[in-house]
Amino acid sequence: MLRLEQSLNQQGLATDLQHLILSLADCGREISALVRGGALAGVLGVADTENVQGETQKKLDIIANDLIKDKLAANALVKGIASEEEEEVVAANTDGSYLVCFDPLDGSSNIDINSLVGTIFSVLPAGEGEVNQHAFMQPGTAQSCACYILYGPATVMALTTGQGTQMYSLDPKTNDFILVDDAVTVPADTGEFAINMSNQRFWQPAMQSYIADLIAGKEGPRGRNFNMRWIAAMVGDVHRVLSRGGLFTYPQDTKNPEKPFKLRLMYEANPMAFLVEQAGGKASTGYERIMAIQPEHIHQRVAVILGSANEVDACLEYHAQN
Ligand code: FBP
Repeated sequence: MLRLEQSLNQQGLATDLQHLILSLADCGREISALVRGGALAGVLGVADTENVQGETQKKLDIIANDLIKDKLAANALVKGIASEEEEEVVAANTDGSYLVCFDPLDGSSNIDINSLVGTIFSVLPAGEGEVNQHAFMQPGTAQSCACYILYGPATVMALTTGQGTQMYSLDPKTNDFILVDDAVTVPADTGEFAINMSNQRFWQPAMQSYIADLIAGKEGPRGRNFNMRWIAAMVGDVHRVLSRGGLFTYPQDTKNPEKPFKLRLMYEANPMAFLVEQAGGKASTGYERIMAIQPEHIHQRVAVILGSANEVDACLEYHAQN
């Protein structure tokens, strides 16, 4: 049984990066305890504020955001922070060598129904100059590390530093993250997809035809049946993809013309793309590799199609034809 610290050491990672990852794991441990406490810990329910995206913030969103901000600001390795819940990037320690982007509680609408939520981190190298939005404008290929901590029946952490994807499980007895899979592998083929079907009429033609052909099943052009799953928390849906394969997508839609994309590049799409690619899967917008996108804004949103390599390719063919 390898503990997280032993496994990081065995991977031969730079000491600084090991320490930073341990801080991220600490945040996950504390948030996990709060999530487990639920109503008893007084953390459920809605706060009377909205985040920078105009979405109602749940109490736990705010608590998790503050907890991570405080912990990372106290870590000398962290030069700057960008959060889904903060309008501006936050400067931390002048001599720090990393920038950390995070979604403190992804899938927050699941909190009150006791369903899956998680925390997502993306770590970028900090350059020389001062910490401003420009410093964060690095493509996903520049990430030093990506991870999520999923608060489910078990608390698990998926991690990549570019040497494959590893999975850890939080031992409730010792509160240690224990390595449970040292080489997560996403099967190339799948019979499972995840999409919010209620947006069907708002999708672009390429996604309309792709999903219609999946649903047509054995009698349709794909010649086999597909199954659908939707957790409504990217962190849960991506965990299923890492665990047994599948295709997850949140495509462009016209539901709200001012917001054609839902998922955020810097703290959702990029870290998940890194984890999925390192496990042998693919991650695209339909037209380009997610990790190749040159970001223009810290809260930028993108279309996401990720998962089993052959199925992502099948979906991309529909995009190439439209
Ligand atoms: P929140 O973190 O604010 O909940 O939003 C992100 C997200 O939950 C994704 O994780 C998920 O894939 C998507 O929104 C679900 O959207 P929908 O409301 O369309 O089901």
